[in-house]
Amino acid sequence: MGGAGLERDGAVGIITIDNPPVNAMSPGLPGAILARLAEAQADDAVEAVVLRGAGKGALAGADIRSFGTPWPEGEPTLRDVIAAIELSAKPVIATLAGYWLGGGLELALSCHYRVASRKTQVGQPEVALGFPPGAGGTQRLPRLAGVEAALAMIVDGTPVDAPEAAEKGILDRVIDGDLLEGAVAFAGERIAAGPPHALARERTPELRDPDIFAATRERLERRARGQRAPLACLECVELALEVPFDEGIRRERAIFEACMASAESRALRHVFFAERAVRKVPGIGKETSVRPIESAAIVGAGTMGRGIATCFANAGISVRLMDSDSQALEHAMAGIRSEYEGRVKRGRIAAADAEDRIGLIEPIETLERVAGADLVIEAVFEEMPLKEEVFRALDAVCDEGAIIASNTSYLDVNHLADIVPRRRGNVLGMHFFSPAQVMRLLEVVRTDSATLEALASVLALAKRLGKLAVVAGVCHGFIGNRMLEGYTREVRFLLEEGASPVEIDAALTAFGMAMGPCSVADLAGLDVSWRKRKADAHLRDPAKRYSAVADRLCELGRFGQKTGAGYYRYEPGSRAPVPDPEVDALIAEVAAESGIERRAIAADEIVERCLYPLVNEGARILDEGIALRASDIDIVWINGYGFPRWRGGVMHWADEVGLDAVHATIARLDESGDHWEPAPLLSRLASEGKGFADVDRAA
Ligand code: T1G
Ligand code: NAD
Repeated sequence: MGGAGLERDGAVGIITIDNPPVNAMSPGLPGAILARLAEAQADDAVEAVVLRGAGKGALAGADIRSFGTPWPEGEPTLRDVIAAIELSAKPVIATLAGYWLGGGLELALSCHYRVASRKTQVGQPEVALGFPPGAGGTQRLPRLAGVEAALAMIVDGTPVDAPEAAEKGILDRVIDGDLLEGAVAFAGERIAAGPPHALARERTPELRDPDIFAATRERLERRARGQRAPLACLECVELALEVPFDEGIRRERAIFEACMASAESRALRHVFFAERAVRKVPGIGKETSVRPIESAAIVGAGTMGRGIATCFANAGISVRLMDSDSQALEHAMAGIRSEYEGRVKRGRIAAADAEDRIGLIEPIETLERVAGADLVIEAVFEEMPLKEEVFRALDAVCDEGAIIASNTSYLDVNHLADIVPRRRGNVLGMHFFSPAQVMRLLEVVRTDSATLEALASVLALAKRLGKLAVVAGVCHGFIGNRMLEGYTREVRFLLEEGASPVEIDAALTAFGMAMGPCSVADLAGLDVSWRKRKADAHLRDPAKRYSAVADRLCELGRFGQKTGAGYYRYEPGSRAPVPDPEVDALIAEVAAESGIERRAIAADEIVERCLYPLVNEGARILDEGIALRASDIDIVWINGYGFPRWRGGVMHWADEVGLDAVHATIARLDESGDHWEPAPLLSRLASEGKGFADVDRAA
């Protein structure tokens, strides 16, 4: 709960809000602040009050952990503190450092003045938690910053830094040097100047662009797909113009409360904590030693190798890039250069910085030249014998302590570790996603033999690379790709049964997926998975249903966008999918060959058929310990596969649907179809009336 202290410096009372680590407004804290405010009011020697956060000075807003449990009866709230400040005859000066976000900024907005250190960030990030600000932010911010600036901050949730906030009128002064001294000096000036000390609520919001609401609404609706919070934010800001201040505050609160109770907000709050839980790996702590990685090497300069090299260069780490095919290497270096040049042209990076980064990537032609690298990432073709050969060669040239990682998508990394028995402890998987320099997700595949030090070193490196690392155990496809197989399998079955590519993509994008699976396949290239299916054909159970739809498209040379045709057709130079009657005919033909009677399939059925295999496989992955927690699986699917964040990820979404309902559907599908045997963990949780979150809580 934390507390608040009051000190005095001349005529200035200093209230310090103390609730580590980020001074969030846990129950009890507003009451403590109110008490200190009352003391300051009662003290005749105090003529102004400075309000600040302890520690690094942040005020991160409401305590997100306390949401979902009712606020203790009779306990004062942040809004009570805000009301008391606005009634104060003595000016209150919010003194901001670090992050002042959400309720933290709202508290500051209610004060008479705001000063901040230069590095401070202020923002209303509530939309990212599925609700608009609920303590007056949508009414006060437009009155201080103008409607356009406030709308952008509240709808997008992106914080702004202190100089920008001062420019917008949110801050009265940016202080260089000692913040508290500067704040006390500012307070002295205000005391000397005397009243009036204006409040935000007394101002009129300024609107420059009368079309801003319509334009923003259109933009939000285009990308909303059932998401409510961004539009709720807009409605609240609109109220600042339409109704008197107090009514605006009341209506903001009602909208806030409705949003807070929504599945969308539960999901987004789940993701907030999931993103923080994922960094915690049992056995790894501050005491675990981490090897510095000053130089890296990448073997294989294809699509992935070149993207991974760019990641290192962007992080300022020098990297050697090797390919056995000199043309491939040249092509990779030219590609890297042209990508940086594109970014320079678009103003994303300065030309000199781009040159510096390109300079960090050294093309090398022989494997011997990887000697001396602290980390080597193998990214050659997805073929085990080839990877074995590369690992053997690396064994001969790498430094003793070098970490060797494979970027394999599916293959057995334990087996690769066995290829280099002396180095077993230093072998891991680093599964980047394509394009590697863009995608934030990284699956760190923990082999049975990897030491904690090697794992911790790779996790620390991932952070430097700006990646969101998820630890996965070794299995075919790890977390993400292993789950993906059931998803794409059902897509093909649904096509045979009567759904068109357009219908399937529409059902899943309406659900919130970033792209439909047929469009994704066309983008990624159908040939990649075709090659894999051919290679794995001998592993397939011939008694089980198999759809040849995708294979038949490939046999026609329809590899997706790169050949101008896949599940859809593409006009030259265009990425817009055009439905293709040829594909419809081919699917009908394949279905007829298999004796499948085609029917109309509703969007709900498409969603269940495609997404329940993810839940079922996710349950197995969790049960086997391949993922440390269900929420890690959510992180993988949100960041690697376009699962909607506002649905909380696959496993959280299944919990929301109810595992008993999910299980019942899977069990029913199991009666008539292959591949649907319910995962034991799913059956158990469903029968106990529990969810995957209960497994996480128990861990
Ligand atoms: N409540 C509870 N815990 C919080 C918290 C919060 N608001 N913010 C951070 N933490 C915990 C976090 O879980 C982690 O704990 C530790 O602090 C350090 O965080 C009325 C209703 C402030 C920019 O959305 O954006 O106000 O995992 O690892 O990278 O309208 O945390 O170590 O146990 O993220 O330095 C609005 C959310 C609330 C801000 C710091 N506020 N926080 O980042 O450290 S809603 C937010 C952040 C609200 C009002 C409404 C970031 C940060 P643990 P960290 P960081
Ligand atoms: P790619 O075909 O684009 O590139 C592979 C490169 O490896 C080629 O340039 C080839 O010349 C080179 N190579 C082959 N044998 C070599 C050897 N002995 N020494 C040095 N170089 C050699 O392949 P990719 O798509 O970049 O995939 C590489 C790895 O990354 C695979 O294991 C793949 O499964 C994995 N992966 C791919 C993706 C993706 O979306 N493409 C995503 C994640 C992981």
